[in-house]
Amino acid sequence: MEETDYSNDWEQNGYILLRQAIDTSVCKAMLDDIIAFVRKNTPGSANVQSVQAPDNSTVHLAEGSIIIPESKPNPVALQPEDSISKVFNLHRREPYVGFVRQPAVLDVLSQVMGEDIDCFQSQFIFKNPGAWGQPWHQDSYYMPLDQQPQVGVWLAVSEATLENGCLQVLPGSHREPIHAHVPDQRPQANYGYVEIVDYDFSAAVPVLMQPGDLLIFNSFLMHRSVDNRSRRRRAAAMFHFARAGTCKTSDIPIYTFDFVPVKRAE
Ligand SMILES: O=C(O)CCC(=O)C(=O)O
Repeated sequence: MEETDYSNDWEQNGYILLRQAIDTSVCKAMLDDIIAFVRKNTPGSANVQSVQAPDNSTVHLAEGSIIIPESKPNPVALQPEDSISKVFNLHRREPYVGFVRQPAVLDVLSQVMGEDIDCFQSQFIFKNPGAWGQPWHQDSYYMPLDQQPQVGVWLAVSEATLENGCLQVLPGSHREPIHAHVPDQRPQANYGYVEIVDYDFSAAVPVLMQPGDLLIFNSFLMHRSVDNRSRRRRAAAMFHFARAGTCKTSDIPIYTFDFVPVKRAE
């Protein structure tokens, strides 16, 4: 079958939206896995090691992953996962490693970044009821790497709507340099949330997604997620890919980077 050419979307807009790219059984497997993981490794329990990071924040570590609690309380929390924001470093194990190696993902990535690809970051994002959205930002702001840009892949694990915290993107903004990012001033904003305040976002578009849809985007693209004003979780899994050979430029440890080869030219 002939491959679809995504180069126009990529060059013009800085992102590619693939509908129903991933079987929803993969979304279910990820959600089941991460819920079991968080129940077993709830921050504060004996399984979780809590350490101080170089920037004085507390990092919760378990089984090679990093667990980030939600700062803003969830009014309808019943289970440990209802109070978690993100879990990082998942792409060495199933079902995540199977996801990053599947042709539906790698074929499109190869079109935009060549045949030699590493996955260097992964996160499951819960976005529970009441959670703030992540403000306007460019992912490369967080990524001191010697080759730019990287490519982000955002998998809708649940439906993503205007009410429950879908992404918004600013088409074409991937051509901008990395802008200044200032700390998110909202009360109980999550650790690490920063915001671009020197740009006009009036041309932003919401990205409404169903489970199994994929958004693939340039790490310079300005994007945000809106607040979850619904009573249901908006779940997603996000992965970042770099060209093989890409190296960190900072001496400071970045606990959320873990370079794993996923594709090499034959
Ligand atoms: O899924 C979200 O709420 C925001 C994700 C995002 O923007 C990111 O991880 O860069």
